[in-house]
Amino acid sequence: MNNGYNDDNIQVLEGLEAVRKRPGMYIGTTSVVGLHHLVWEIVDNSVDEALAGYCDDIEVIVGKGNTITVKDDGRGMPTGINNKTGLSTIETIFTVLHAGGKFGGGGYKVSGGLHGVGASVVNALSSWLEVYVYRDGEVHYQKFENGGHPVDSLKVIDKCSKDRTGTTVIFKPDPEIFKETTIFNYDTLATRLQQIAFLNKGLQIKLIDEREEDKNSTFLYNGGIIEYVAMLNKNKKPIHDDIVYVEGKENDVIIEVAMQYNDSYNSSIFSFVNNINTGDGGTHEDGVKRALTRIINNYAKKNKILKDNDDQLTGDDVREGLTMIVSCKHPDPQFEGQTKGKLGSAEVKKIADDVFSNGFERFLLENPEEAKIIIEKATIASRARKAAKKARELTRRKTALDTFNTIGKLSDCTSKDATISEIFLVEGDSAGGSAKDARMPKTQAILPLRGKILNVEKARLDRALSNEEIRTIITAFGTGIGQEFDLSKLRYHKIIIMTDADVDGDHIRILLLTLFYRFFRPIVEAGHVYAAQPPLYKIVYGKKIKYVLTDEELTEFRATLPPNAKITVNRFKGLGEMDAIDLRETTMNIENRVLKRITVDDAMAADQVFTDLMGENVLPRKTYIEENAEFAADLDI
Ligand code: 1YM
Repeated sequence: MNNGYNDDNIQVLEGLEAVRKRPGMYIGTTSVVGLHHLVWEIVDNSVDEALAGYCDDIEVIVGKGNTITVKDDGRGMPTGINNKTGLSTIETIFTVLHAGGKFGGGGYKVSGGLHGVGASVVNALSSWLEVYVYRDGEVHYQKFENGGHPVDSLKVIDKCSKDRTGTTVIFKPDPEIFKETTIFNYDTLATRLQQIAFLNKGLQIKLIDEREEDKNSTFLYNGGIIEYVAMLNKNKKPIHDDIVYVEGKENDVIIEVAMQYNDSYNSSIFSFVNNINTGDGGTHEDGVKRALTRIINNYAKKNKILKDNDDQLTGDDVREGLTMIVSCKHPDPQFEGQTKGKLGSAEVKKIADDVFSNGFERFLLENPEEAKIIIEKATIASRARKAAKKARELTRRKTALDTFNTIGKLSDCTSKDATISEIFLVEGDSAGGSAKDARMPKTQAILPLRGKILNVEKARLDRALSNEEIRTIITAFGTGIGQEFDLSKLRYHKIIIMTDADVDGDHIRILLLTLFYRFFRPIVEAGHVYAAQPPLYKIVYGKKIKYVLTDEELTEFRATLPPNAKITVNRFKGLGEMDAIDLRETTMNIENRVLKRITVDDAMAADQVFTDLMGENVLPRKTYIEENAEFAADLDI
């Protein structure tokens, strides 16, 4: 054969073709999320080089045509021939599935969790891709086209200074694959690149957007995760000045922890393994939490703050108001769980416990003032927990039906099958009345809410439980709350927030979502929470009736009509104005209604959103609402 292709080449191209046929198998989705995944794949290779200690400068450039350039100042990819494939190492990395990881042995790799499908997948899903390697005083270059076909073999195209080393990759995602969009989102890129910079102190990451003039950000944190905690607490009120920082290494596993308490009642603990967020925690987080509880209890006993007969402070007590980052670097991490968001490596628990307890114990000894503040906070939390336990008992239902009848306001459904049951949380009694007439009594329960519910961002569980609206909601759900929470007892698999499409309605919705997010998070995570989408207009056109949700839709609908068509347009001022038929047809009837599921895509982002929106400081709330005018109507936490 002399057409430039041998059996090996053909096999390689078949591999890339498989990626193009089923991109979802390799990058999860071809939506905007998958599009950004391509950037992370290439950036991860540069970050691995930084973790290995050879790179401290990474640049990401979004080109005018939505191309991506990633540059690093590492060693440069190896330029020799790979004896397994007979191709250059570089061509192998970009055309053989999973090649990258297999070659570079040892060291800490970002890859291993969700990432790590490799540079070849990016190549397969790109219209074209170019790689420049600066190494040994030479510039090596190769280009690929149409989903990974090499235009030529790797060539030296120039000389460079011997000191200049690094890798540059430029690519353009293939619009045939990314049919939804090939437009990169600056904020998505900035958020993750900033996170990587926080997690790797001293690593500079620059983001440049050439689509807009002067749009760029540079992330460089010599304080690493200490600066991360400072940022997370920026809109909160810290109760001590110094951020606790602990670092240590055992058997090649590095543990780093930074933490600071604030005056809120929530804990925001975020953990990472090799720069990947472990949203479901795992052994690194467990080890640190266990040590935190033990060390605080020991210190309190030793200093006679806790008497011998007093109950121990619980994990929840010592974590109240805590903002903490746990970062673990591991040469071969094992991930668990459906989304691989949990570290399973068993040996890490003891290592994390050892490293953190040594460092934290020392901190408490050296900083008695801060120790006092921290222990006082936990003691008050403990007292409040006991008060909450009493209050909670009031919300505990004896038998399902029994207590139901005692919740006067609830119009329950007759079915006891939670999987088909729904509860509508409705703003106000008049809308509650319409909803009651409009519902399917077998599967739809109605709970009218009077007045505003308490903002739990500023209240502890015991105070929340003294709020009647909140108590009613907890009793109706059936799950209990706090330590007794049990998702399997949830009475309704659809919890539907139905509020007016105005400012008050938005506010009530956000208050409810804050309550769910802070106190019933598993309900949100399991996808049980929805927002109803009541229409804004009713249009009568001849004998036809049409409902539309937004002003834009109204304009669009008008455009489809003949110029002199006679129509009447009725704008609903609120749910209370709709009669039962309107409400049933548009918002409640399973056949026609549009529900918006509230998802927690990114717990870290959601946490920050609620702090900003609902916390004490007014400025961030104002800024947030101004910057995200659409937010209230379209909340994806
Ligand atoms: C813009 C993307 O890929 N940088 C990069 C990649 C590698 C190296 C350095 C590297 C790694 C090793 C040795 C090693 C990779 N090398 C490989 C493989 N930037 C970017 N920078 N020398 C250089 O891991 O031992 C895969 S990635 F497999 F060839 F070693």
